[in-house]
Amino acid sequence: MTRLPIFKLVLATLVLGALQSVVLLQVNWFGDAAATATGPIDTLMDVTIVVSSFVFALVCVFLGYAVYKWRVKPGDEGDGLPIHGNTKLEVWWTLIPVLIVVGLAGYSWAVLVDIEKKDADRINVDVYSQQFEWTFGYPDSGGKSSEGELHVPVNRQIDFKFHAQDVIHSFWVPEWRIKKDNVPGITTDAVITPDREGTFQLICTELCGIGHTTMRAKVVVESEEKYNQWVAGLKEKVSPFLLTADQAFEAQRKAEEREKGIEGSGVEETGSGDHSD
Ligand SMILES: [Cu+2]
Repeated sequence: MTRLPIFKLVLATLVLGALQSVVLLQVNWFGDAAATATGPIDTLMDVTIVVSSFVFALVCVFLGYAVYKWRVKPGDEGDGLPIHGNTKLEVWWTLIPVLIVVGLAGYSWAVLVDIEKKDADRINVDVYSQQFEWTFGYPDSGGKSSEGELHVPVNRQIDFKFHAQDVIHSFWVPEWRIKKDNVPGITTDAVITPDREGTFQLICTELCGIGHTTMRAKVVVESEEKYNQWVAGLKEKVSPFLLTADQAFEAQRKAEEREKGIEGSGVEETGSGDHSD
């Protein structure tokens, strides 16, 4: 059996892996950043790119070497060698990928736990998605609502609750990185702390029908003062048609309490039914 030129192959792998990492890390994959979670998320992406680059280089180098070294020579009509596997090699090529995958999964988990920590003074915002528009509810400000335009204060954690009305939609503001599916029948959530003022675009990122590509909304991140003024100026309340069963029940309960003059005596005051943790 031919001995492999291990040193040269490993060196080629390291050089190719390093080159590929350098090239790929130059690309600004996600664009501008405007939320606190973007740092840990982008670093996670960079680490994944580097690890993947070396794995890809390893496969390319060894595959390329094998294809070249043991290619069919002109006139060679014979069968290849009768090879019956190699237990030691198989153990290694199973063990190493398992370690890499478990390592990256553990790292991702740690990042997720970190970016999903909830602040005590967070602001609640309800997001109602339907073909093909977005409506937003501000339960902390008397259940006001806005259509097609979301406002949030800068440097405050927003606790988004997503309510899909018809099919699955997905909430994505690229500058905030975090993406969350809106699923009919259940309430999903995400906490996001925008850390830069400006106007951004909310994009539906789950193919939801013929008008999917137009399902966007304007997102305005502004000072808390401006935000409070804007919400106070809203006229509309969240339409009862948009409320989930839990929210509708909660609204009904509150209305009845108000009628009987026993407001606030029931379940804890949470703004709307879905906001109790
Ligand atoms: Cu969509």
